[in-house]
Amino acid sequence: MALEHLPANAPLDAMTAVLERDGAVVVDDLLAPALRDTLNRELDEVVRATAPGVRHPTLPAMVDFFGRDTIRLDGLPAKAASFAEVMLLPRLLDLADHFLLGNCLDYQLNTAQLIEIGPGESPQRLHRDEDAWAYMPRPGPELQIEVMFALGDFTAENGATCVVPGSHRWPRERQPQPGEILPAEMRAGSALVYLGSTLHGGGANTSRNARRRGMFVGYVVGWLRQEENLFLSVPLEVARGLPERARELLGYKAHRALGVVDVGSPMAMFDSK
Ligand SMILES: O=C(O)CCC(=O)C(=O)O
Ligand SMILES: [Fe+2]
Repeated sequence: MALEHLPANAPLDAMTAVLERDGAVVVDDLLAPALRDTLNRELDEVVRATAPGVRHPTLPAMVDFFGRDTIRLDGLPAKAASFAEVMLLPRLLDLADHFLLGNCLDYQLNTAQLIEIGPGESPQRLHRDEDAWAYMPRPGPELQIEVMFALGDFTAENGATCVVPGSHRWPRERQPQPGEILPAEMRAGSALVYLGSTLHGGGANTSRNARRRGMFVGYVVGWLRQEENLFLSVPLEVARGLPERARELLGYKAHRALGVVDVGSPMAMFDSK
């Protein structure tokens, strides 16, 4: 089994077919070089100012899970002006429509993170992202779709995400054999797209001095709690300046009776000055 690559202009059906079969696909050159460069420029300063490691772990296990030599920043809509363009990339929204709209009225942004794995980092435990909602009986409806963008080249040596193709259909107790775990090697601008049920984890960075810069963007059904508290990490005044669809995806769109303000749509908050 190999990790399949498709070009960014491949038909949507081709991408959904590989995702349904393998639980993962690499989309080559999904980010235009100019957008990739702008993101890197916008993020360089904040990355330089951030120490590796998790600052306020919610559980002791998160210290290793998030990595001791890994710089992780969330709330990217407030940290990089060009991030709104990423979260609204038509192909990402088409994929989220395909996998999630059968299970919700609308979905929301779940994660908007930069993950820069530094030299010496050990491999992240293989996991399924949907286990964030551990009380949910599984298997069940698709809850999320995830995208790991390479903002620089991803290599097996610098910590490319490791993926287990096909594992989205495995019984939970099945453990992968070493040959079933594949590094998502890809050039800067490409993206690994995977389902919440697919086993994966950040790779070890065995290089001497290469930093693996990834950007982790995910969407989740609108009736689950988002992993990131985007209401706090993206101040209301920043959200006000974003496109309407971006504000909806941040969580300002109610899902029926969920997430209301004044027992109505939080989007109304943007009408008042
Ligand atoms: O950094 C990576 O390649 C993967 C990170 C990841 O899977 C996670 O934090 O859930
Ligand atoms: Fe993950």
